[in-house]
Amino acid sequence: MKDLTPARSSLDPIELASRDEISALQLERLKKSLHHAYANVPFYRQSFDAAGVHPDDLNDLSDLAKFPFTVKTDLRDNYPFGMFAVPRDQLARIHASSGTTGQPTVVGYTKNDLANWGSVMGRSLRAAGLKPGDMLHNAYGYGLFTGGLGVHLGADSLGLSTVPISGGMTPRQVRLIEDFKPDGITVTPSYALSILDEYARQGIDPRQSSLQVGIFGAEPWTNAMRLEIEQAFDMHAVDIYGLSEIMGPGVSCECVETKDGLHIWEDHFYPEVINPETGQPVADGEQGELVFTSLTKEAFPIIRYRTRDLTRLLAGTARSMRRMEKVTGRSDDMIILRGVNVFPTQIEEALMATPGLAPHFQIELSKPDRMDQMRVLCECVDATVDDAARQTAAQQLAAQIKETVGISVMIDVGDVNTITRSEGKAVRIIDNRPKG
Ligand code: DLL
Repeated sequence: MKDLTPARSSLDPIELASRDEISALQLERLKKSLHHAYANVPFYRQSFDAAGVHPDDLNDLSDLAKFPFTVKTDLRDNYPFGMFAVPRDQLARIHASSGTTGQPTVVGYTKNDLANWGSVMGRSLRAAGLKPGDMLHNAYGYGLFTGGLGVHLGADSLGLSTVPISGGMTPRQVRLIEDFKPDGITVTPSYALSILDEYARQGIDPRQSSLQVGIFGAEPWTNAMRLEIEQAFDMHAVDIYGLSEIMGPGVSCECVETKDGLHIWEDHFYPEVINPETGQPVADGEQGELVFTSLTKEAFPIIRYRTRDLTRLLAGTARSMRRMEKVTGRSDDMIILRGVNVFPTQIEEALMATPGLAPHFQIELSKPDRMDQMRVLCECVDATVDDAARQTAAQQLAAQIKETVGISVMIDVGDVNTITRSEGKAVRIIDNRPKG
C-alpha cells in the first residue's frame, strides 16, 4: 500500500494547534452556540429554564455539564422544523433520517453550515489520504440520507473529482471503478463487501484496482474487518463517523498514517462521554455514551445530544484534536442475552477469526420456552467448503463466541450468497422475540 500521509503544510492550522488554543476557541464558540439556541429555539429556552440554567452560566468548558441533554424524541416531538434557529427562508438544505420507528428526524443547514460541513468533510477526506485532483467513487446513498451529499460537499471543498454513483446497481459499481480508475471510495463497510463479491463474480482481481483508500462509516465495523478489506483490495481502509443530528459524515475521521481512532473535529463539535446510567461526564479514556454539542451551527444548533454511540475519548496523536475509539455499537443495538450484553461487532470479530466463513452475517433472536436464543446466520466462503468443513467452522465459531463473549449461540452456515447483501447500512439483527 502506498504511503498517503498528507503534507503537514496542507492541513488547516487548527489541526495542529495546541490544546490551549483549541480549548479557547471552543469556549468562545460554545458561549455563542448556547446563546443562539436559547434565543432562537423555544425548546432550548424551555429546557434550560426548567433546569435553572442560562447561557451566561457558562464560564468554563466544564460548566456545560450543568446544561440539560437533548435526545432523539425531542427532535421527533418538534417535527418537522421546531428545532430550527433560523427562519425557513434561510435554510439552504434539509436532510432527514428515516429511523426505524415513527417520525423521521429532520435537520437543516444554512449556507454557512454547508460551507462548514464541506470544510470538515474535506478535512476528513484529506486525513484519509486523498488530495486535490484525486478521483473519488462515492457510493454512499444520495438523497435525504446525509452520506452521499455530505461526502460530496467535502470532495468539492477539497478539490476532488467526484463520481456521484450513490448506492446500488453493484455490477455498475465494479464497472465504473475499473473504467474510471478512482483513487478512493466512500461506502459503508457492508456494501464494500457486496462490491467485493461482485469483483469475484466478474472474475476481476480487486487487488489490481486503482483504489488506494476506502473511507468507511455509517455503521459499526471492526479492525478485523479493516484487515480483510485492506487485503482484499490492497488499499488503506479508514473509519469515518458522523450523524445527521450533529452534521452528517465528517464529525470525526481516522488519519491514514495512524489508523488509531477517529480525530474529532473539535473546533466544530464539542464531545463529552457520559455514564449512560447516571448522565455524569466520565474522564477521557473511560467508556461511555458519546454526547455532542455543536459549536458553529446556525440552522440547527444542538446542545448535549445523546448519540447512544458507545466509545471513549483519547488524546490526539496525528492531529492535536482528541480521538474517539472505534464505536463498539449503539446502546440501541446492544442485545442482552440471558443477562450478557452483546454487540454485533463482537460477533463480527469472532466470525472474522473463523476460517472457511465469509464476512457476511445476521443475528436472529428468538424466545422459545421463554429463554432468549441467538442464532448467527452466516455463509461459507466458497463452494469448496463441504459439509464436514462447514460443521467444523460452525463449532469453531460457537466456541470462539463462547470464549470471547461468554454466551452459547447456534450457528447456521449457509451456501454462498444466502445472507442478504447490504447496499447501505447493514441490518444485523432480526428480532423474532414476541413483543412486550
Ligand atoms: O450515518 C452519517 C454518515 C454517513 C457517517 C456516511 C459516516 C459515513 P445517520 O444516518 O444519522 O448518519 O446515522 C448515524 O450511524 O449515530 C452511529 O450509530 C452510526 N455510525 C455512523 N458512522 C459510524 C462509524 C450517518 N464510523 C449513526 N462507526 C451514528 C460506527 C457509525 N457507527
